[in-house]
Amino acid sequence: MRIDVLTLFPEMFTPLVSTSIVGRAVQRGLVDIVRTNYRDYTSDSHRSVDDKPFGGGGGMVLMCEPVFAAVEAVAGDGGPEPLKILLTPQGQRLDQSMVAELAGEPRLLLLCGHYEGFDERIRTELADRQISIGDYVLSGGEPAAMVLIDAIVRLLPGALGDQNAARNDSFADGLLEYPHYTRPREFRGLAVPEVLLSGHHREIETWRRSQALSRTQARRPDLLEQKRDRMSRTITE
Ligand code: 4H7
Repeated sequence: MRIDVLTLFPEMFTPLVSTSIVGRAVQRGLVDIVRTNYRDYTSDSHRSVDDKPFGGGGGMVLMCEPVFAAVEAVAGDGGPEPLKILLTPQGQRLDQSMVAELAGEPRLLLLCGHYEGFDERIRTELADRQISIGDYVLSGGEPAAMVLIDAIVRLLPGALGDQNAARNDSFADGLLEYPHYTRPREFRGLAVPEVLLSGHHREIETWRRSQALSRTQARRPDLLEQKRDRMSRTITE
Protein backbone atom coordinates (compact mmCIF):
# COMPACT_ATOMS: atom_id res chain seq x y z
CA MET A 1 0.00 0.00 0.00
CA ARG A 2 1.07 3.58 -0.56
CA ILE A 3 0.07 6.48 1.68
CA ASP A 4 0.80 10.06 0.65
CA VAL A 5 0.58 12.67 3.42
CA LEU A 6 0.24 16.33 2.48
CA THR A 7 1.12 18.66 5.34
CA LEU A 8 2.90 21.84 6.39
CA PHE A 9 4.74 19.81 9.05
CA PRO A 10 6.15 16.63 7.47
CA GLU A 11 8.65 16.24 10.35
CA MET A 12 5.79 15.52 12.76
CA PHE A 13 5.45 12.08 11.13
CA THR A 14 9.06 11.00 11.64
CA PRO A 15 8.53 9.13 14.93
CA LEU A 16 5.44 7.40 13.51
CA VAL A 17 7.13 6.12 10.35
CA SER A 18 10.30 5.04 12.16
CA THR A 19 8.98 3.39 15.34
CA SER A 20 7.10 0.28 16.44
CA ILE A 21 4.54 -1.48 14.22
CA VAL A 22 4.30 1.24 11.56
CA GLY A 23 8.10 1.63 11.45
CA ARG A 24 8.53 -2.12 10.98
CA ALA A 25 5.85 -2.26 8.27
CA VAL A 26 7.70 0.52 6.41
CA GLN A 27 11.00 -1.40 6.83
CA ARG A 28 9.38 -4.57 5.50
CA GLY A 29 8.05 -2.71 2.46
CA LEU A 30 4.39 -3.37 3.37
CA VAL A 31 3.60 0.33 3.15
CA ASP A 32 5.29 3.28 1.52
CA ILE A 33 4.56 6.53 3.41
CA VAL A 34 5.50 9.62 1.40
CA ARG A 35 5.31 13.09 2.92
CA THR A 36 4.87 16.24 0.87
CA ASN A 37 4.94 19.83 2.10
CA TYR A 38 2.34 22.18 0.58
CA ARG A 39 4.98 24.89 0.88
CA ASP A 40 7.03 23.21 -1.87
CA TYR A 41 4.13 23.93 -4.26
CA THR A 42 3.75 27.67 -3.71
CA SER A 43 4.26 30.03 -6.63
CA ASP A 44 4.79 33.43 -4.98
CA SER A 45 8.07 34.79 -3.63
CA HIS A 46 6.82 34.61 -0.03
CA ARG A 47 5.91 30.93 -0.40
CA SER A 48 2.46 31.65 1.09
CA VAL A 49 0.20 28.75 1.91
CA ASP A 50 -2.49 30.70 3.75
CA ASP A 51 -4.35 33.97 3.52
CA LYS A 52 -6.99 36.06 5.30
CA PRO A 53 -10.60 34.89 4.96
CA PHE A 54 -12.87 36.74 2.54
CA GLY A 55 -15.63 38.38 4.56
CA GLY A 56 -13.30 39.08 7.42
CA GLY A 57 -13.04 37.42 10.79
CA GLY A 58 -9.95 36.14 12.47
CA GLY A 59 -7.41 33.55 11.45
CA MET A 60 -5.97 32.32 8.20
CA VAL A 61 -7.21 29.85 5.62
CA LEU A 62 -5.18 27.33 3.61
CA MET A 63 -5.19 28.50 -0.01
CA CYS A 64 -6.33 26.51 -3.03
CA GLU A 65 -3.19 27.13 -5.11
CA PRO A 66 -0.52 25.20 -3.18
CA VAL A 67 -2.92 22.46 -2.09
CA PHE A 68 -4.26 21.76 -5.61
CA ALA A 69 -0.72 21.95 -7.04
CA ALA A 70 0.63 19.52 -4.43
CA VAL A 71 -2.23 17.04 -4.90
CA GLU A 72 -1.95 17.15 -8.69
CA ALA A 73 1.83 16.64 -8.60
CA VAL A 74 1.70 13.81 -6.07
CA ALA A 75 -1.37 12.01 -7.46
CA GLY A 76 -0.16 12.33 -11.05
CA ASP A 77 3.13 10.53 -10.50
CA GLY A 78 2.07 7.41 -12.43
CA GLY A 79 1.04 5.22 -9.50
CA PRO A 80 -2.57 4.14 -8.86
CA GLU A 81 -5.09 6.98 -8.46
CA PRO A 82 -5.20 7.66 -4.70
CA LEU A 83 -8.34 7.96 -2.60
CA LYS A 84 -8.08 11.53 -1.32
CA ILE A 85 -9.05 11.93 2.32
CA LEU A 86 -9.38 15.20 4.22
CA LEU A 87 -9.07 14.97 8.01
CA THR A 88 -11.59 17.37 9.53
CA PRO A 89 -13.93 17.68 12.52
CA GLN A 90 -16.72 17.87 9.91
CA GLY A 91 -15.92 14.42 8.53
CA GLN A 92 -17.59 11.05 8.89
CA ARG A 93 -16.57 9.52 12.22
CA LEU A 94 -13.76 6.96 11.95
CA ASP A 95 -14.46 3.46 13.25
CA GLN A 96 -12.87 0.02 12.85
CA SER A 97 -15.06 -0.95 9.88
CA MET A 98 -14.00 2.20 8.03
CA VAL A 99 -10.36 1.45 8.89
CA ALA A 100 -10.73 -2.08 7.48
CA GLU A 101 -12.30 -0.73 4.28
CA LEU A 102 -9.48 1.82 3.81
CA ALA A 103 -6.84 -0.86 4.46
CA GLY A 104 -8.06 -2.51 1.23
CA GLU A 105 -7.21 0.52 -0.92
CA PRO A 106 -4.03 0.45 -3.01
CA ARG A 107 -3.26 4.09 -2.33
CA LEU A 108 -4.44 6.85 0.01
CA LEU A 109 -3.67 10.56 0.01
CA LEU A 110 -4.21 12.32 3.33
CA LEU A 111 -4.75 16.08 3.43
CA CYS A 112 -3.80 17.74 6.73
CA GLY A 113 -5.16 21.21 7.44
CA HIS A 114 -3.93 23.92 9.77
CA TYR A 115 -4.87 27.47 10.73
CA GLU A 116 -8.65 27.86 10.43
CA GLY A 117 -8.81 25.04 7.93
CA PHE A 118 -9.08 24.71 4.16
CA ASP A 119 -10.59 26.93 1.50
CA GLU A 120 -14.01 25.35 0.88
CA ARG A 121 -13.10 24.53 -2.75
CA ILE A 122 -10.49 22.07 -1.50
CA ARG A 123 -13.23 20.14 0.30
CA THR A 124 -15.66 20.18 -2.59
CA GLU A 125 -13.31 19.64 -5.54
CA LEU A 126 -10.36 17.70 -4.17
CA ALA A 127 -11.48 15.45 -1.32
CA ASP A 128 -13.09 12.09 -2.09
CA ARG A 129 -13.87 11.64 1.59
CA GLN A 130 -13.83 13.69 4.78
CA ILE A 131 -13.02 11.82 7.96
CA SER A 132 -13.01 12.84 11.64
CA ILE A 133 -11.24 10.79 14.29
CA GLY A 134 -13.66 12.00 16.98
CA ASP A 135 -15.57 14.94 18.38
CA TYR A 136 -12.77 17.20 19.53
CA VAL A 137 -10.69 19.98 18.02
CA LEU A 138 -7.03 19.64 17.03
CA SER A 139 -4.70 22.45 15.99
CA GLY A 140 -3.95 20.57 12.80
CA GLY A 141 -4.98 17.45 10.90
CA GLU A 142 -1.58 15.75 11.47
CA PRO A 143 -2.43 13.86 14.68
CA ALA A 144 -5.65 12.68 13.01
CA ALA A 145 -3.69 11.46 9.97
CA MET A 146 -1.29 9.60 12.29
CA VAL A 147 -4.18 7.88 14.06
CA LEU A 148 -5.60 6.82 10.70
CA ILE A 149 -2.22 5.57 9.43
CA ASP A 150 -1.55 3.53 12.58
CA ALA A 151 -5.00 1.95 12.53
CA ILE A 152 -4.70 1.03 8.83
CA VAL A 153 -1.11 -0.19 8.76
CA ARG A 154 -1.60 -2.69 11.60
CA LEU A 155 -4.25 -4.40 9.44
CA LEU A 156 -1.92 -4.91 6.48
CA PRO A 157 -0.97 -8.58 6.05
CA GLY A 158 2.38 -9.18 7.76
CA ALA A 159 2.34 -6.00 9.88
CA LEU A 160 1.75 -7.81 13.16
CA GLY A 161 3.45 -10.96 14.39
CA ASP A 162 1.41 -14.15 13.81
CA GLN A 163 0.26 -14.33 17.43
CA ASN A 164 -0.99 -10.77 17.42
CA ALA A 165 -2.70 -11.24 14.08
CA ALA A 166 -4.70 -14.16 15.43
CA ARG A 167 -5.73 -12.25 18.54
CA ASN A 168 -6.64 -9.28 16.41
CA ASP A 169 -9.07 -11.47 14.49
CA SER A 170 -10.89 -12.47 17.65
CA PHE A 171 -11.19 -8.84 18.75
CA ALA A 172 -12.27 -7.58 15.35
CA ASP A 173 -15.77 -8.79 16.25
CA GLY A 174 -16.74 -5.52 17.90
CA LEU A 175 -16.13 -6.28 21.59
CA LEU A 176 -13.75 -4.68 24.06
CA GLU A 177 -10.74 -6.79 24.95
CA TYR A 178 -10.71 -9.19 27.87
CA PRO A 179 -8.34 -8.46 30.80
CA HIS A 180 -4.68 -9.41 30.42
CA TYR A 181 -2.24 -10.51 33.11
CA THR A 182 1.42 -11.46 33.22
CA ARG A 183 3.95 -12.30 35.96
CA PRO A 184 3.91 -12.16 38.93
CA ARG A 185 0.94 -14.35 39.90
CA GLU A 186 0.39 -12.06 42.86
CA PHE A 187 1.28 -8.37 42.98
CA ARG A 188 0.70 -6.38 46.21
CA GLY A 189 -1.97 -8.84 47.25
CA LEU A 190 -3.70 -8.74 43.84
CA ALA A 191 -3.97 -12.24 42.43
CA VAL A 192 -4.27 -13.25 38.79
CA PRO A 193 -7.65 -15.00 38.15
CA GLU A 194 -7.20 -18.69 38.91
CA VAL A 195 -8.65 -19.88 35.59
CA LEU A 196 -5.73 -18.29 33.67
CA LEU A 197 -3.25 -20.42 35.63
CA SER A 198 -5.26 -23.62 35.21
CA GLY A 199 -4.01 -24.63 31.78
CA HIS A 200 -7.60 -25.48 30.70
CA HIS A 201 -7.67 -23.81 27.31
CA ARG A 202 -11.41 -24.22 26.73
CA GLU A 203 -12.24 -22.73 30.15
CA ILE A 204 -9.82 -19.88 29.55
CA GLU A 205 -11.45 -19.21 26.19
CA THR A 206 -14.93 -19.17 27.79
CA TRP A 207 -13.78 -16.89 30.63
CA ARG A 208 -12.20 -14.44 28.23
CA ARG A 209 -15.27 -14.34 26.01
CA SER A 210 -17.55 -13.73 28.98
CA GLN A 211 -15.23 -11.01 30.32
CA ALA A 212 -15.18 -9.32 26.92
CA LEU A 213 -18.98 -9.42 26.77
CA SER A 214 -19.65 -8.19 30.32
CA ARG A 215 -17.03 -5.47 30.00
CA THR A 216 -18.54 -4.29 26.72
CA GLN A 217 -22.03 -4.35 28.25
CA ALA A 218 -20.84 -2.31 31.25
CA ARG A 219 -18.68 0.25 29.45
CA ARG A 220 -19.83 0.42 25.85
CA PRO A 221 -23.36 -0.94 25.49
CA ASP A 222 -23.55 0.94 22.15
CA LEU A 223 -20.99 -1.51 20.71
CA LEU A 224 -23.21 -4.48 21.58
CA GLU A 225 -26.15 -2.65 20.04
CA GLN A 226 -24.20 -2.22 16.79
CA LYS A 227 -23.14 -5.84 16.87
CA ARG A 228 -26.79 -6.93 17.26
CA ASP A 229 -27.75 -4.72 14.32
CA ARG A 230 -25.01 -6.23 12.15
CA MET A 231 -26.06 -9.76 13.07
CA SER A 232 -29.77 -9.20 12.42
CA ARG A 233 -28.94 -7.63 9.06
CA THR A 234 -26.83 -10.68 8.19
CA ILE A 235 -29.78 -12.96 8.98
CA THR A 236 -32.43 -10.99 7.08
CA GLU A 237 -30.24 -10.52 3.99
C1 4H7 B 1 -9.60 20.79 8.58
C2 4H7 B 1 -10.45 21.84 8.85
C3 4H7 B 1 -9.32 16.87 12.42
C4 4H7 B 1 -8.63 20.43 9.51
C5 4H7 B 1 -10.33 22.56 10.03
C6 4H7 B 1 -8.63 18.05 12.14
C7 4H7 B 1 -9.96 17.76 14.53
C8 4H7 B 1 -10.00 16.73 13.62
C9 4H7 B 1 -8.49 21.12 10.72
C10 4H7 B 1 -9.35 22.20 10.96
C11 4H7 B 1 -8.65 19.07 13.11
C12 4H7 B 1 -10.73 15.45 13.91
C13 4H7 B 1 -8.24 23.99 12.15
C14 4H7 B 1 -10.43 23.23 12.88
C15 4H7 B 1 -7.94 24.46 13.56
C16 4H7 B 1 -10.11 23.70 14.27
C17 4H7 B 1 -8.85 25.25 15.60
C18 4H7 B 1 -7.44 20.70 11.70
N1 4H7 B 1 -9.31 18.89 14.28
N2 4H7 B 1 -9.22 22.93 12.15
N3 4H7 B 1 -9.15 24.81 14.25
N4 4H7 B 1 -11.57 15.45 14.93
N5 4H7 B 1 -8.02 20.27 12.92
O1 4H7 B 1 -10.57 14.47 13.22
